[in-house]
This record gives sequence, structure tokens and C-alpha cells, in this order.
Amino acid sequence: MVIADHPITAKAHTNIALVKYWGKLNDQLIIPQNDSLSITLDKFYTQTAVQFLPELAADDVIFDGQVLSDDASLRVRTFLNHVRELAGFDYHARVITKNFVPTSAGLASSASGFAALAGAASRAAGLALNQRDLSRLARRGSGSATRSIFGGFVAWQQGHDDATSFAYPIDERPAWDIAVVVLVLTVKQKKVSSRVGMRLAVETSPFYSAWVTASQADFKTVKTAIQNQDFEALGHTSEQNAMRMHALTLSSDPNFTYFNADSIKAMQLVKDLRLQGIVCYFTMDAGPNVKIICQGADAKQIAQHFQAVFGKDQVLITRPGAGISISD
Ligand code: 2P0
Repeated sequence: MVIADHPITAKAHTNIALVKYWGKLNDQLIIPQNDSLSITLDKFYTQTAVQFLPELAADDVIFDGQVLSDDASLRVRTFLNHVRELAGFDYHARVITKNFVPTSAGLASSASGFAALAGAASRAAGLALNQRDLSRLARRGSGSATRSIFGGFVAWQQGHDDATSFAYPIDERPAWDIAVVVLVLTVKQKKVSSRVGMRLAVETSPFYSAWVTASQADFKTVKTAIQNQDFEALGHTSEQNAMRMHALTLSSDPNFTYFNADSIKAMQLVKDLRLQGIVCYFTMDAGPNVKIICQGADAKQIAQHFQAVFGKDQVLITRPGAGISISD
């Protein structure tokens, strides 16, 4: 194991869950309560360079050109401590990270961020991890990062401990033409972080155990739909699963929601399009932006429809993206 003598750069794309992760069994190891399944997206990614240097007195984290305060960099530094523990040395690191999003979309995510950090930091530390172990390492930074190691359709197997909770590819380069139309309805920071929101659900929603049961069934349905290239089954179940997750926020104590008025309007418009025969489905994560899952051939028409309502720059067409890449 040799510590790299130059910065190592990794690039990882974000992902959108079709079957969501919403709750942990183990907060420290980030073991989820259910299996989840996502599409890695081509347009949104993080690029991160890491070098461990004996002369540094502390970790130095630069995010989109700004030096992060100690508070803001805490999760990154905690993650680097884990990498140092695995590698068996105590040098600090210089981390330079940049998010690439087509507009200021507010879709920069901890998924691409911690996947890229896992890739760059592990190789910079001289750890030669395979993809599975890289996804286990990314999981320690953020649950959704587990899945961003791989491209295309990806599953995160819940597992029961650090060794058994990891992602694996279902279809890295899907042969069917699928697209996700992203509606950027706000770029504001969310009020309830995913971490806090999912903990509230586990601890207070009376529907939590029903969510776990339903999600495990949704996981099997969507996985089979991918194998059969059955778009309607994939879309329908993904939409249902998203609303089941959001029902957990509404039934938490205190209750809250990630929807805003435009989210509800957008979801209604998706249903109207379906009534007109355009097969498309919506999903939402821990924020008001709506993502529309559709077949590639319909993506442009759907995007134009939403651009007329929400504005040209608020609508982006994305396709399945690649897994992580790491420089030598
Ligand atoms: C998902 N989300 O499966 C779900 C759906 C958002 C909604 O994973 O606490 O930032 O760092 O593990 O990964 C967002 O949660 O949470 C998330 P932590 P994370 O994509």
C-alpha cells in the first residue's frame, strides 16, 4: 500500500432512486431498512481530487472554490478519518471538490459527492478497493452514495452489517431508451435534511413498518421490470414508491413535507399527460424538484410541455450515466 504522491481525481454521477431508501437500521454504519434501486444520471456529477500530505496540520476542504469551515467539513473529515483508519496512517488530506450541474439546479447531492470522495480518497491512500468495497466505503459517507459507484440501473442490497450492505449493478448500460426529465422548481436548501427526515419517520411514523414491507415488494417488481424492459411496470411502481415515501413525512411527528405548490402542479401535469397517452411517471426525493421518468423518444416533447409552464432553464433531459472513474 503506497500513498499517492500526487492528487487523485474521481468523478461520480448522482443517482435518482426508483425504490427509495428512507430510514436506517444502524445510524453509524448507515445500514438501511430496505433494499433500494436507482438510475445513475449523466448530467449531474461531482469531481473530487484528494492528496494526503505529511505537512498538513489539518484536513483542507475546498468546495466549489470556497474553503469549508470546520462545521461544514465535519462529514468530510469524519469520512477521511475512516479512510485513514483503513489505510493505517494519520496524514491529513487536501480535498478539492466541484459539483457539475447544468444550471444552479440545486441538485448537487451527497450521493455523487461521497462516491467521488470515496474513490479519490481510497486510491490516494493507497487502498486498492474493488467496486463492491468502494460502494461499502461510499456508504459510510452517505447512504445514497453507495449506489453512485455504478452506472445505469443499480441496486443497493440492504444487508445486515458493514460487509453485506453494498450496491451492485443491475444493468450498467441499459439497451432500452429511457430518460429522466428533471424539473428544477427551486434551488433553495431544504428545511429538513434527509438524515433528520428519515430518522423522524423511523421513530414516529405509525406507517413505517408498512413502508418497509411495501418497499421490499416494490424492489422486486422494479428489478423484474428492468430485466423484462417493462416500462409501464417500472414507472408505475416507482411513482407509487415515491408517494409511499412522502406519506412517511406527512405521518411523522412533527409532520412535514418536501412538496411545494409547483411540485403538486407538476405531478398533476404528469397524470394529465398520461391521460393523453404519453407514458410517463413522476418521482420526488427530499426536496420539491420533480423528476419525470419517460421513454427516450418522448423526452423532448415532455420537456417542452414543462418548459412552457415552468420556464426553459428549469427543465433538463438526462439519460442513464456512467459509474465512477478514478485517475491513476
Ligand atoms: C434515496 N434519498 O434513496 C432517498 C430518497 C432521498 C429521498 O437517500 O443520511 O443523503 O446521508 O444516508 O443518502 C437521501 O439520503 O442520507 C436519500 P444519509 P442520504 O435516494
